[in-house]
Amino acid sequence: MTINRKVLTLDEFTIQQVRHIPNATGELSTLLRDIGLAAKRVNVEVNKAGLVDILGDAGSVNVQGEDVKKLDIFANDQFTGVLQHGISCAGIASEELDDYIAFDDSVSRNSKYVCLFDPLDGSGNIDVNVSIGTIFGVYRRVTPKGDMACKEDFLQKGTQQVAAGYIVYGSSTMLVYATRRGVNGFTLDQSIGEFTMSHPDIQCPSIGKIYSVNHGNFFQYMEGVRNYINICQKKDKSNGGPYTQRYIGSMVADVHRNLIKGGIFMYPGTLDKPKGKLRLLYECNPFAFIIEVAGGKATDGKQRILDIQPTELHQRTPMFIGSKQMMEELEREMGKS
Ligand code: AHM
Ligand code: MG
Repeated sequence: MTINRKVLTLDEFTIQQVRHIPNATGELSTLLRDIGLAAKRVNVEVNKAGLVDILGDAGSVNVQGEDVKKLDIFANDQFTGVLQHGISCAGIASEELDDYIAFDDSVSRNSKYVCLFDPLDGSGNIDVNVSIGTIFGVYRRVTPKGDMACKEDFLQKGTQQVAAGYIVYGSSTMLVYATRRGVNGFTLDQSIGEFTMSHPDIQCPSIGKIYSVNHGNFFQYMEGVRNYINICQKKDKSNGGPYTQRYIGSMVADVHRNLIKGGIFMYPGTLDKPKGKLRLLYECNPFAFIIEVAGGKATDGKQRILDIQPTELHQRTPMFIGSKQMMEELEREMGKS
């Protein structure tokens, strides 16, 4: 068998990146390797979810008052565990935990980064065999090394992310991550158990033909959003259409598809929930970072997602994200009302 040495694994790629950055310590590579390891473990469980007694509610509710599935807990434990036992992470915050965790050992107290994640997003889709995902954002801590991580390390603006990424457990399992140097995608090669470079230097097309939104909430959206949706539906060949509507209900899968093909994803505020559903710190900020590095845009309807100053770990925000030109058309419509 000939091994194609041009194809890099995730570990090889991140280590290669270190070689290009003067004074890099390799801590970020180590952290990404840890995340890749947890992702592989979660992937195994996701794939046998139909076979073992791991489906269904775990009998508790998370801090948002939603049912917690067993796989959410498993995934949360895996990501927390690898980061706690690694050497790069001083603490974590997760959708599944009420508060952040600062790791209290001498190595972690001297670690450079904190990591915020949603261990299993779209978990309502687990029972019906639809793609789900993990989302993560990595920040350089602002508190001094040697101390335990504090809340201010976690409440940083999205602009401060050093890296952000997601794993989609779909028809194949992919890990996509961004640093300021670019966005790269790795597909899990099950035969060797490694994430392998499959989508180098991802750029989001500046315009696409897909819009993704929960139409069931249409009459709950503000006027500008409703007008933009109407425009999407009326597109024809004369103005770049027709558009197609795709909404899986797993943000990771929806935004991943739109990142690759071009498109716009919206989770607006509603009359009942003006801040929408999605969480700023571990759902919106990582995707906003990724899309901007890939040439797209992400806003809350008024300002860049990445510019929002967080005040709470679990705060929600409306989210509009996607191809640059589609986002600009949305912004024009929203600016009118
Ligand atoms: P979760 O974090 O509880 O899984 O919820 C987040 C998910 C997103 O992945 C998805 O885009 C959204 O909820 C779908 O919500 P809705 O069913 O209201 O459209
Ligand atoms: Mg989620």
